[in-house]
Amino acid sequence: MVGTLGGMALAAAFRGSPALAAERPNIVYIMTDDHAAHALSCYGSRVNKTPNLDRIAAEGMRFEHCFVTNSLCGPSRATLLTGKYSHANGFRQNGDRFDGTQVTFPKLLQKAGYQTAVIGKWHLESDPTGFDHWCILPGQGAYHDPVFIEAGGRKKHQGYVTDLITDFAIEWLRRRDKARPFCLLYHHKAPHRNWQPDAKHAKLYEDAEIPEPETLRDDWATRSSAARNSQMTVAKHLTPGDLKKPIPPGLTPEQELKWRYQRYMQDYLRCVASVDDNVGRFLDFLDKEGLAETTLVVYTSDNGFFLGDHGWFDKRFMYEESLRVPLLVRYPKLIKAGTTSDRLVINCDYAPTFLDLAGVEPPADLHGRSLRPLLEGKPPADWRKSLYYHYYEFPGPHAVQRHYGVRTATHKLIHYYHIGEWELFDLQKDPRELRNVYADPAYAGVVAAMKAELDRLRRELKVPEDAAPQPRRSAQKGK
Ligand SMILES: [Ca+2]
Repeated sequence: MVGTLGGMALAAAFRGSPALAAERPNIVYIMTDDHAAHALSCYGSRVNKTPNLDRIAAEGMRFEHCFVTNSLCGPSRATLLTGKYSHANGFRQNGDRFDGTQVTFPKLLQKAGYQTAVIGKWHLESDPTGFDHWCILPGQGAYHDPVFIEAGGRKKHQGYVTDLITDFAIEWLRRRDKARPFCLLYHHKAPHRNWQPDAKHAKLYEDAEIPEPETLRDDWATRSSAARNSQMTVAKHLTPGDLKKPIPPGLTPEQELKWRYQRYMQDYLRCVASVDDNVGRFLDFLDKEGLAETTLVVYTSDNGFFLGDHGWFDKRFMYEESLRVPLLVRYPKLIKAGTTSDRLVINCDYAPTFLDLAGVEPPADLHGRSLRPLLEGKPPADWRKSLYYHYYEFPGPHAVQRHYGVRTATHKLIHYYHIGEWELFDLQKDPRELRNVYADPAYAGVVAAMKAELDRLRRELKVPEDAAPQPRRSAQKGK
């Protein structure tokens, strides 16, 4: 009882005292949609430059090995909010409806005296809960003159979506209560398909030849039938709406592949360039407001993306380009500028990190772990050595079979459990994941060890058996 009263008094003190509030960080979580790590120059991109995003890395920490636990828009967002895997938060695939009555980190921060907002892409079907203010795109939203939904209703706005989301984020910060800390989820739609650039970047890369990835002509030999039967190739599955220009007549198949790749990447990277400009504008605003020192700034994406890698666009697979996301974190009070971490980090870790830094005890049932010791440059000896992944959306767009798997620092085991196929990759010898060595007798010991680790993780996370694919619930139109 005394503890409870003490806690209440403390919460009241936090709410009322600017001095105490100043000790807790403001939180800005910037998430883009489908921005692959290999399309940021601070991650060694061969295809573009992102000077403003690189600034976050230069002034903070860059994570080399940050992964999502289900590489898809909606599920990744549900995991961000809950700190839990899809099977535990109930949002397994796009078209599911997020149960907004469950515990989320914004709700806990709100209770602890934070002012909270989410602005931009939401994609969870139900209305946001736990936010003092929300202004979201319906579903995927539009690139040009988009409609936004707020608690008060829907309104169409003139302009380009990446500019508008940034304008709204800055506006909300201008109106904030300066006596209390804030948590802002600033979520871009870009660079999601179908990659519509703004006028400012419309001619970027027009005369450039964007370097092709080594695996653009992958034939998926040795990989599972799941890889061969998926439908996300640059060569065949980009639609006229994606390409936006007629295919020049008379091209050989090889010439057409080259043309399609350039066309895809030009528009993708133009959308990324606008994100980079706008994040720069946002960082400048934090500087001008004197918030740079007291605000934790996170930049990441909801999933990775194939940029022609393995011949594909899109995500979903547990392969590196889709599994891995950029993670840049700046908070000068805690993080030494220009540092990196090579530890295995997952998107379940965000919620416990934000709660930890805000001085709020994280619920015991979260699947992630606070990144604070990594940010401080003191990784604990018992930091995770493996991570679990689970993708559910089959049948569904791009026809990627359901699969789960485990990744360690050196190997990856994937089980396509409804078709009974396995893949094992030796990430040290084969970082591009071109040789499935599951059936190679030399790897029998690794297979056994990885299967044991996979079983251990599934038990620990209480992952239920996924009996049979259910027909995909159609996404609500217009919301
Ligand atoms: Ca996405």
